[in-house]
Amino acid sequence: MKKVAISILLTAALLTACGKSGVSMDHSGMTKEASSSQAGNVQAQFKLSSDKTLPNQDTTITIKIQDKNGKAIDKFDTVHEKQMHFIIVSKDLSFFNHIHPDYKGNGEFTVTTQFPTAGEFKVIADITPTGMGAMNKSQWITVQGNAPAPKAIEPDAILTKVVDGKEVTLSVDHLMANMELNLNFNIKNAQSKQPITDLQPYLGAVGHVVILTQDAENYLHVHPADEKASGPDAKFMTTFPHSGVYKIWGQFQQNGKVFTVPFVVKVP
Ligand SMILES: [Cu+2]
Repeated sequence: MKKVAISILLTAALLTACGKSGVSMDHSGMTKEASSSQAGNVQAQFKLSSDKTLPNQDTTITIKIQDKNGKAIDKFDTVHEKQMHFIIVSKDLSFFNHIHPDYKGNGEFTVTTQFPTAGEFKVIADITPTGMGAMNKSQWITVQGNAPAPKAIEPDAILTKVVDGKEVTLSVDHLMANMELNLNFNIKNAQSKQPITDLQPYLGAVGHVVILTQDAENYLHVHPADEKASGPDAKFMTTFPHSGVYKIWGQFQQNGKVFTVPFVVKVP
């Protein structure tokens, strides 16, 4: 499986074998298929509750999943406890949200959310239509008004961040393109520096990691290496499809609260 997967990656195709790292190239019309995924046979329509989406107002997003001929696809595997994972990022990747639309049946999901500012946002639906493999579908959305100036996406000089009283250090075994690699998040109490060992399962695993290329065009699916871990280390596997700058969000749960830790890395 792994050899097949790597050769698929080298041809820049879609790789979504479940349980392994997956990389989706989601340029519309440009998506190539791997044998494990039929992403090219699936389309998604994103509809917003208003044609003038405004910041800080409830917006309902409806996502319709269909085959190439417009027929509803209605069966989805539950992956990490959900039938759809839905990621929203601002164009500069400074805003990140990970939510779970409700499945209404007949290929239709809905979710109500808010966008924090005006500007462009990318929404990404991560799904596994039954028998068709994991895939993601995305769309840019414009929120009306004066957009704030974009923030630069700079690679982090030091891969240690403090979030919600937790000190999280990311290490990567070899930061290289086109190779399966391990990401390790080490989590300590930021004050006492004691390792945190009571992480709770989040979406059925020790944590959830999302990675996007700097331009938000490529969404990498990432899998936990040891789902049952509870800290201080949380290990994941992925493959960066090419050199460049990537943003990584690790999400973990302790004491019933989810915390999200962002990192920016440059893959040579
Ligand atoms: Cu999710």
